[in-house]
Amino acid sequence: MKSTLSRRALLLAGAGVAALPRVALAAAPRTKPNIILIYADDLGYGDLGCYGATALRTPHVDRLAARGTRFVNAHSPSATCTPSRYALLTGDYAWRASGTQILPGDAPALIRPGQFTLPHMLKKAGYATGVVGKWHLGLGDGKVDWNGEIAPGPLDIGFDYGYFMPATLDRVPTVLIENRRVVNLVPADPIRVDYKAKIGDEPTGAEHPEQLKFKGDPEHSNTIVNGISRIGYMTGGKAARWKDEELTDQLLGKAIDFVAERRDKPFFLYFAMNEPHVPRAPHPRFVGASGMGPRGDTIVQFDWTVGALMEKLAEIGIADDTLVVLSSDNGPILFDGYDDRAVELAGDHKPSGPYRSGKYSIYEGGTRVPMIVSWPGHVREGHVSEALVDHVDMVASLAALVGQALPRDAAVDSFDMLMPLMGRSEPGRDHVIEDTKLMVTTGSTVASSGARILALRTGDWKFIRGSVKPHEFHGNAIGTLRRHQLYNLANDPGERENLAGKMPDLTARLAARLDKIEKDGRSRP
Ligand code: NG6
Ligand code: CA
Repeated sequence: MKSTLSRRALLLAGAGVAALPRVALAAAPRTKPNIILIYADDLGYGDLGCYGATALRTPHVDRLAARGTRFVNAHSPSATCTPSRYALLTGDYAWRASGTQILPGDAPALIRPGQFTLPHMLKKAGYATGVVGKWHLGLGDGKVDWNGEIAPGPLDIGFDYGYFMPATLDRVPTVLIENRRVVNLVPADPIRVDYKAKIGDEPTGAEHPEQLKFKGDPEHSNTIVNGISRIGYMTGGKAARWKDEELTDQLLGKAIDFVAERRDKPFFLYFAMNEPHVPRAPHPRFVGASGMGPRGDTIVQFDWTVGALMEKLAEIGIADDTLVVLSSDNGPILFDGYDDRAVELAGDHKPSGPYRSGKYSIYEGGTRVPMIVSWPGHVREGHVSEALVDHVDMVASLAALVGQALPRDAAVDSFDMLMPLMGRSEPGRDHVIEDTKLMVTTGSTVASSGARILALRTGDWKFIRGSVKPHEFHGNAIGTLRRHQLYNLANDPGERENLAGKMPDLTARLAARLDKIEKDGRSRP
């Protein structure tokens, strides 16, 4: 408690304050703010108005940015979901652990009970902790019985409350779990899931394309749920299946319940939203809202939902006591398995902004994501920060905020970026590691696991370590060559001119530095 207060005192009275007239001092600040982490799914650097999008309007998120600090050098820990979330919640880069690639919907729990986690740390600091939305970090011990108690899961790694989807919108089982049980499950209609072979006699997208709202590629052509064919096969649980069009409102409702019920003591809500991940099936009130088809419409839905949650905070009187962080688990992608016309309707919109490629890629578009932090009266308002930060820093930074010490062997890549996150210090980290790892699939069967590709960003330089074999995914060259690549992001943000051949010494130095960070098993001092 004492260290929290002194940290807060530092924030409020620190040297920076005088120089930052727009930061108002809160009258009687609560010792520990509520924390809401809004994590979008596949939202790109260029997908928000406040990051330069003109074809899409995102007034609610833009307002959040105007009330806080907007980061232009923030990174998700990886270019796909599971590893980013793993790093966000543990403070360890995912590439240090095995099994940290995109998981199927029936994968075992990746973060094990007893492992140090962000919610666990906040719980120790007196927070009520909850996750609402996308999990995608595995559940159970290997063979999940969807009809019984599902554990280990969020409740076993530090969350007091969970209302979540097991994996992704496009993976079975398409049901919601509240704490340890599937919501609305009728015992007479048990759920079974298989990722290898068809079970039951429900139609699949491959057999019955005429039943689909939009066609899927072969990987997305298994069991049809709600007119959308998914990855993987399921049977049963009919009453428990979500309706894609209603899902976001349902999750918002749970998020609101969570914060409203806990308004009198500090809470941490990890609100893991689905937009604009595939399949994109927004609520009818958003259909056509963007003029960009389903992908744009789900971004409008995301923006509206963020606005509704913020409005609720104001209504229940906790807006000034709540630190909100909004970001995305990886970069954007237009075509990701369903014929939803995202490519065709994007027009001039650039989902990655000025950066190259997007989701799955080791180029900047893969992990350079929008990130906004707001806490009225505390986080600098209307500020654009160039600080280099990574979601892996959330653990150490929030630990500093709430006065928790980190065990030496935990959160090994998490840096205390509290001051930069508050908009009060610019340099941030001196490096980040970017990461991608693909699960290469044929049909619905995992054929082989893709290579792990790492890059080191430091100063103006971006070094991509050459990897074993080149990769393509959905026809997107994700940027791996056998040979090393070196880019100067100051002159060449689009990573077009590989300088590795011209600058062999620097390339070798950065390669050695990356190897060392990997070998050391930690990067936090
Ligand atoms: C991929 C899926 C893709 C998406 C992704 C996970 C195929 C061909 N593609 O394997 O559609 O579900 O996994 O996205 O199966 S993420 O945002 O959760 O990482
Ligand atoms: Ca994602």
